[in-house]
Amino acid sequence: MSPLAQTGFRLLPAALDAEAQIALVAEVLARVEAAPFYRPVTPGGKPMSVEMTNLGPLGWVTDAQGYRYQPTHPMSGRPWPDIPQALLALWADVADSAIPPDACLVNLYRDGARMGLHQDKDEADFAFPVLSVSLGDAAVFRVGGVERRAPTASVRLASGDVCLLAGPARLAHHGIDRVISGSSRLIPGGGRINLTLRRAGPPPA
Ligand code: MD3
Ligand code: FE
Repeated sequence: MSPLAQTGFRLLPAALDAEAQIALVAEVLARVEAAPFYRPVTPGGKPMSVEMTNLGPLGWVTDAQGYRYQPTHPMSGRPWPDIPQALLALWADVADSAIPPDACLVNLYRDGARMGLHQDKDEADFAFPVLSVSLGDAAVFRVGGVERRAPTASVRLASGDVCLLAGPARLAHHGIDRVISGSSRLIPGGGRINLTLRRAGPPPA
């Protein structure tokens, strides 16, 4: 069975129109001024090819200490900027959750950047979905199963596509094989930005 037949994987092609994409990139890049992209290092000591920053109360980071969520930018020590309202509205709408996301990881893929097959397991409660928004150059996304050796399928993610990972698909292995350089002019300087909205901490009491 193709991993795309897995319950919980929902691709919403062109969920954001061109105008919404332009507005969202502007809102994200304005916040990036205060929380610049940086190149994280894996616990094994390798710099990632993807540049990252975060928005919201918690941000995902990796360094020699390991993977975790923390409330501050690792370089500046300052709190992450807030999550744009349009993204909170998208989460309420698509993730169908009354509880807001508390983390938005911002991945920047410049030329040649990729992301190896992995699971997202650093969040407190996997019952919450992950919502991904693709902006800029298209990417070849690979999704497999909960087991690493399970078969995988390739999906092209284009600018404006939204992807919801819930239920069994929430713990599926996934990665970005490559970005199709020059396929969009949305991102200043070129490349691709992926936003992932998450509930990293436990639900509010
Ligand atoms: C499937 N990001 O940030 S987004 C990540 O395009 C990440 O930057 C990729 O993997 C990117 O962790 C893929 C689509 C996505 C996000 C989270 C998932 C797919 C997922 C969580 C579980 C299963
Ligand atoms: Fe991931």
